[in-house]
Amino acid sequence: MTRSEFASKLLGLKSALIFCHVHSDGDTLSCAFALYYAYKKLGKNAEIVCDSEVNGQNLNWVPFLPKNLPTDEYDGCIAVDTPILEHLGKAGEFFKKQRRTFAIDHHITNSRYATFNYISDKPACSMVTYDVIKQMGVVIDKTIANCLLVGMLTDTNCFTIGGLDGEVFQTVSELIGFGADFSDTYDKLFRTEPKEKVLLIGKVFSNVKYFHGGKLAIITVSQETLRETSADESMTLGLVDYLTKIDGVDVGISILESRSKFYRISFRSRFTNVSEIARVFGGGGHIHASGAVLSGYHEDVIDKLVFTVGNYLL
Ligand SMILES: [Mn+2]
Repeated sequence: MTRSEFASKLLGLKSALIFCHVHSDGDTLSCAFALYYAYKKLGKNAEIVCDSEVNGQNLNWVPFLPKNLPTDEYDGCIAVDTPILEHLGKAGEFFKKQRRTFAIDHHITNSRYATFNYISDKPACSMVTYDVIKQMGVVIDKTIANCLLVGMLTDTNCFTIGGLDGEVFQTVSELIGFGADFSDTYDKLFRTEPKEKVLLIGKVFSNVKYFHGGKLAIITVSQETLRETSADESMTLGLVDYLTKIDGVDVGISILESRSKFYRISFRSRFTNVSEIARVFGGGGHIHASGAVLSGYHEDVIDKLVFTVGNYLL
């Protein structure tokens, strides 16, 4: 379906319910709020739903907290930045039952679970959302532009990931033209941390474990550490990125104990292809950033990870 066909279907909706993926990040929220304000500008009712906690780091830009589950009927449902229906959590059950569903996404692996899907391979979903909102004929204002900028900054790690082309910077330039405040948004996202997170960083990094002659570094965030520091899971986002900054480290792994004997594993690397390592554990992702889930005893999980990384280290 072309962008203009998709945009005219969105424009035809009398009201819109917008869905973020669980463990929401800057990009999914960015798209949701931009669309929300676009519908408000059109004089239409809109609502945002996210079936998980949305408080924590870097959310001081969020205008209001979305509802966890839908409470009302809307003319259409739109999922943003969500490659599979399961990532909507319990809200996915509601989404699935609706007549008119839409997905806006930048993951080319998107499973096309909605009735109408607009998927475009861009560094951030907020860039796809930007194209859609423009196509809807909505005049982008400062509020919408600021929202869209958030997703671009967060999904590109502040324009530092590899493979970015000129379009990204062209889009930022246009958003600034529409009134987006770059330095204020940057400040809110990257120069403001909650005290609990600083405490968490201190605890976690005082206990980095090194393997394979210092080429592999692993941190663990246990439920106990989260309790001790009053930090929440969202504050662990980005911790893994510090590991590959350590001199000599090629692969960095963070083990987040999501619940007892159940771990969300994040892989980062300078050189080694960690998407292959993640795939060994049923996960996936990109060459230098990937993830998987593992269960069992913490020591066994470490052993498995250390052994497997040893087979792939360059
Ligand atoms: Mn995204």
